[in-house]
Amino acid sequence: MKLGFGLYKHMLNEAHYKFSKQCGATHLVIHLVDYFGHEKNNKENANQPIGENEGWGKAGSANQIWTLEELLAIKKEINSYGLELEAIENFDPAHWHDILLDGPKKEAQIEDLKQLIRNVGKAGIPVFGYNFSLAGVAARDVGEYARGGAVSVGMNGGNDTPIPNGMVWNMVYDENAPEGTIPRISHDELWSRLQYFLNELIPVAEEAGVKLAAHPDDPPMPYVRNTPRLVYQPEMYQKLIDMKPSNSNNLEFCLGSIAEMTEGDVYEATDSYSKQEKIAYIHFRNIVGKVPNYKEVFVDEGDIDMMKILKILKKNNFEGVLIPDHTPQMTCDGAWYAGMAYAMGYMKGLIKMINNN
Ligand SMILES: [Mn+2]
Repeated sequence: MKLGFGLYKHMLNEAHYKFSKQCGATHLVIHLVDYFGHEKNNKENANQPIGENEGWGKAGSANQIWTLEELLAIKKEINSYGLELEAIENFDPAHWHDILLDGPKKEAQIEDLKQLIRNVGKAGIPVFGYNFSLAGVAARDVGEYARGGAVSVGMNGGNDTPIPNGMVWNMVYDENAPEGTIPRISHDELWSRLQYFLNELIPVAEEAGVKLAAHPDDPPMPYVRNTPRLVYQPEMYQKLIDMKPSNSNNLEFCLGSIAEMTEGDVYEATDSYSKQEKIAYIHFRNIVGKVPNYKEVFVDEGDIDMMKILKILKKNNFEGVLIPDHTPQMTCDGAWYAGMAYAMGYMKGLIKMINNN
């Protein structure tokens, strides 16, 4: 098993590569979507919800997918700090909103995603993580939820306000969209949109040598903001896998989201999907509670026995990357850094223990 960090777009620089290496990470998962306009505004505050009509801010440029040159340059820079680039996490809503919404640009956008996956393969990046969701990560709040009043994310009941036109995946892709909200659809309709996406993209991913990896719903509720969710119980992952059998059809396995689900068991799910060799990489984070009332907490204080998870992964010869995903923010000048360094130290300790036994 390998240890890594997930870095957001505004963190793709020398300071964060050095920080990652110094913590003992060997791999990185990177985000190229500029959530909250962090890069544009040079802001560091993460995890702050900014209103139900703005979500995580504006999506990127509709006309430009990430180029091979761009990807190669990022990978080369990361490698120069002694780190490997394991995965890109998330499509930009600007590049696939009509795939999610079954809109008129669906076919043009799927061709763009195919080219993107070819670029990712050519750049030698093995995994692309995605979250097939209309509401995206929404309907949560922020509070002093973790040990000692550390600020983290939680859910207290949810949010069923419909999503305005021009917004999907919790970002705004069209500020000039007509008034109104996106129509309510069924779970079956959402699955058929996923089927289209997998049918079109998986063969290209196979050829490109890229693993597509699906994140479960965060939060895992049947509906969020009046839209159905896809993988909100552990066995729904099996449906996604069976829908398009392929070495390129994989999971971005989020322990926190799975433990928040009302059915199933996080240990059984870890065993089942790692045994099937379907886990591309893992979001190694801990929580207390289940939807619609849970809190994200420090890696060592939640409902999940992280050591038990690692033993299951070792038994099934899991060799992928673990990243902390998000962590509570610690009360100090480097809130994000302290949380991440704490999680990484704990993870390194556990890995050493299981490798010695
Ligand atoms: Mn996650």
